[in-house]
Amino acid sequence: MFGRFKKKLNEVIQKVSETVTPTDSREKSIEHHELVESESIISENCADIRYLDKNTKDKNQKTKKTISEKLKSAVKVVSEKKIDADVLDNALWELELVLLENNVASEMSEAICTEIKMCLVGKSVSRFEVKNIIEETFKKNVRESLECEPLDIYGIIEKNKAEKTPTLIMFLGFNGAGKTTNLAKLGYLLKDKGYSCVFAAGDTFRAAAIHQLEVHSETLKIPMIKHDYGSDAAAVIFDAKKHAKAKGIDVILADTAGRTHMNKNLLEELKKIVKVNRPDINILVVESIAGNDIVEQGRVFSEARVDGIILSKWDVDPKGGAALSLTKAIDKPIVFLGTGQDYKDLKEFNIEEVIDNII
Ligand SMILES: Nc1nc2c(ncn2[C@@H]2O[C@H](COP(=O)(O)OP(=O)(O)OP(=O)(O)O)[C@@H](O)[C@H]2O)c(=O)[nH]1
Ligand SMILES: [Mg+2]
Repeated sequence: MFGRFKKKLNEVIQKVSETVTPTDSREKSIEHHELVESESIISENCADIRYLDKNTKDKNQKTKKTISEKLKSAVKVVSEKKIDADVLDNALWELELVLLENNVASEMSEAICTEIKMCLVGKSVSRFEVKNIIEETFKKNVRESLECEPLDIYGIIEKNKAEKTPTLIMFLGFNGAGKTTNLAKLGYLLKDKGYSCVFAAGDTFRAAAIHQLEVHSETLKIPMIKHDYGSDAAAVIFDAKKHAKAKGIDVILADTAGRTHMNKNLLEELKKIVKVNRPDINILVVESIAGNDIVEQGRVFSEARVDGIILSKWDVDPKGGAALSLTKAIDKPIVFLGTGQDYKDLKEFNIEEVIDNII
């Protein structure tokens, strides 16, 4: 994940830093921070030579002075150069392109570049500092776009358990996004944590969908409530709720049929399912490889209510930028990443880990 994005981003940041702080031959091989470090090393070493004869000592002091002065003048040349607005503008255009190519939303790319400009134009900073400012601005924007009110799934389950009520978690999403697979993964995870679960085969739209969930039910030894193909999805989930309540089961994981932007009827049906069954948690599953379309999907499904997001197929998306915009667009947190097709491939989402993976 982020493999290609990370590589391109680091290359372009390096390029921008070099372009806006051009160097002459004297400065080329040495950066501001390296100069400061070198100077202190020379000082320390020269001060330590106490056992030399007077001539060597004098020579040594003279060499120290010459090197120090040369270093100081080099630092001065570097720090007196001010960053030119046009040069920076052109260089940042390349950064913006890399962000856009990797599906970072245009508003976010623009915000990052504008902020970098505000920090750098007319300033005298070293190449090292330029790189640092660009990286920190990027990280800050990504962090802000991913932060929102968290969804405490375990807290909700525990609270309901204390009231002897099962928790209904319903999976929504576009066709083929990974709803059924990630529902099964969450069942595996919850069972592993000691919660009892039941599946509800709420995708009655396709006969194969009921069978697909049945296979997971048998493999994971999680019971499943199903009706016939073509029956009312809201009624299946309602039955699963009744079953869970009667049997003291902690969590109902309800599958639903995939929907498209076009299919107004299916969206209306989804709203009905939500109205009838009042799920505790609606999880929207979106595939990260869908690019910027996931923001639109997020908006469509928000009509039926979304509480949290699972980003599936994280393992096969080398870009990943679109993921950075979805939370901001619908103000709902990403709770898990789908990282493969096995039951164990569901990873809790961690903002700092994601940032560390990009830059
Ligand atoms: N690599 C990878 N594949 C995944 C992941 N999640 C799901 N898949 C695969 O994506 C395909 C579709 O997954 P499903 O779970 O059937 O998707 P769905 O949303 O239930 O599909 P519909 O019910 O047809 O709308 C399957 O081949 C899954 O194995 C993931 O995180 N990583
Ligand atoms: Mg499905």
